Amino acid sequence: MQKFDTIFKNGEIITENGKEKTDLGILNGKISAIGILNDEASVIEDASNLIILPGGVDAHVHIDQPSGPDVEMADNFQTATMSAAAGGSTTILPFAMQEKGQSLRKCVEDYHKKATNNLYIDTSFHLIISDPSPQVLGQELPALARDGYTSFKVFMTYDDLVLNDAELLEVFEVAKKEKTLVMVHAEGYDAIRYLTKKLEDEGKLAPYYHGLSRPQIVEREATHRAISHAEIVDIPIVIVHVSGNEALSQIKWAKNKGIKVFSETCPQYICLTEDDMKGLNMDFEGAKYVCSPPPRDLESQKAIWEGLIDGTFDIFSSDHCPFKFKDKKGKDRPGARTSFKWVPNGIPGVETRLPILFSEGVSKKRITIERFVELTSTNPAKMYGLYPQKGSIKVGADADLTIWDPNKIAKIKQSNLHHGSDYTPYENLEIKGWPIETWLRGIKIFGNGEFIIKENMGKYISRGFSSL
Ligand code: DUC
Ligand code: ZN
Ligand code: ZN
Repeated sequence: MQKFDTIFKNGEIITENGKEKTDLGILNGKISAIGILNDEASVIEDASNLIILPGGVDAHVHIDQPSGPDVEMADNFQTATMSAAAGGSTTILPFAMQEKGQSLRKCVEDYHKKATNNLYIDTSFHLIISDPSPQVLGQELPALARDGYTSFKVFMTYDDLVLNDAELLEVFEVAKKEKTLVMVHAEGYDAIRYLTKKLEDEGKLAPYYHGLSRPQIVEREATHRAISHAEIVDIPIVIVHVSGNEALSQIKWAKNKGIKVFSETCPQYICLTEDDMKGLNMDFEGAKYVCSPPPRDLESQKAIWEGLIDGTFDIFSSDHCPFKFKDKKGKDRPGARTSFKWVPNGIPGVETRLPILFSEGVSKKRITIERFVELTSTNPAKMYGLYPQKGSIKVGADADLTIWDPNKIAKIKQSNLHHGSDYTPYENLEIKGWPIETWLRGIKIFGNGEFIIKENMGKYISRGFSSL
């Protein structure tokens, strides 16, 4: 009997032990050997001059979430997972978002209906808790945690999602009991409302003012408050989408004190600035860059790089939250021009996350390739209970692989992307180093710009507990 279905010959393989130029064998969808292989296989791939990395794990993705009465997200599960695959990711973690008054179980069922038979890559849900009722906290959340929904997000802002401090503490208490991990969107609700009203009263309505309505101090204050509440309850939390030096200073402060806090940052905080929201002369083009927290300044970009380099950040996710620009349910829809506050907060990025960090980080020699793998695959898999099935090239793991050409130079172009948005905020950004093939459980699903597998072979993955 044949020992391998596929062998990659002579690739530069990044494992947890470092770099090695060698061969990799796959059998039945699993990595079955790493080392010189002279065996036969149905497929032998020459990987000379290429790098083999574990498939990307994108731990922060929004798909098909209700986003207000006249707004629609641009991706369904099919387009989002195709886009992720084309960008070198093999697992994503989108949210099942509870609406106020909704049963959490029902919410999870609804998202499964949306996802079933529509997944190009493996997928698992975080929950969003917007209504921590006694039923949710006492029964549904504990039961779902035991069923493999081992992480959930809470918001400190947004009318439809915000939890007050008492509710945050209650949710943290359940997380402690169930050993689940809470992701916190840290921006202060009341301060944002205060600043928004002030700006509107002054007639400052253009998309640029979105940034001024939620400045760094708003994020810094909420980050400190979330960390302090977590310290009181004695649980680790994840501060997601950290945008700049102010919030980062709180994370460093906590880590120095020995408080267990994890942190995530995203491509927009190393590639965009608040000036992008000015568009051309403060026009509505700026709406293309509106996300929350907003992009900051060059000093913040520098601080974010330091956090990526020195190990302060644990993971690098896309926070893919796609809207169309020119669409009656998108950013530039009737009504949105009356105030920045009606511009949906979010930008697409699931397909560009890995190329951007590879190019800006590895190719420009800011971070090592091992750190790249840690931030984009191994740590997200460990953090959210997917490891060692996902996140690493090791014998026994799923053969989820991304094959990189480190010398390929190309520009990001909307016309080449697979997401449902009609624009990318990174148009024309030059990238050195591209993920040219994506393999899911031993099958090449995407290669050289084309989908090889046209049916949806992604599976829903039930998760264990965090091991980070
Ligand atoms: N928070 C996110 O995590 N994504 C998009 C918008 C937001 O506020
Ligand atoms: Zn958020
Ligand atoms: Zn998000």
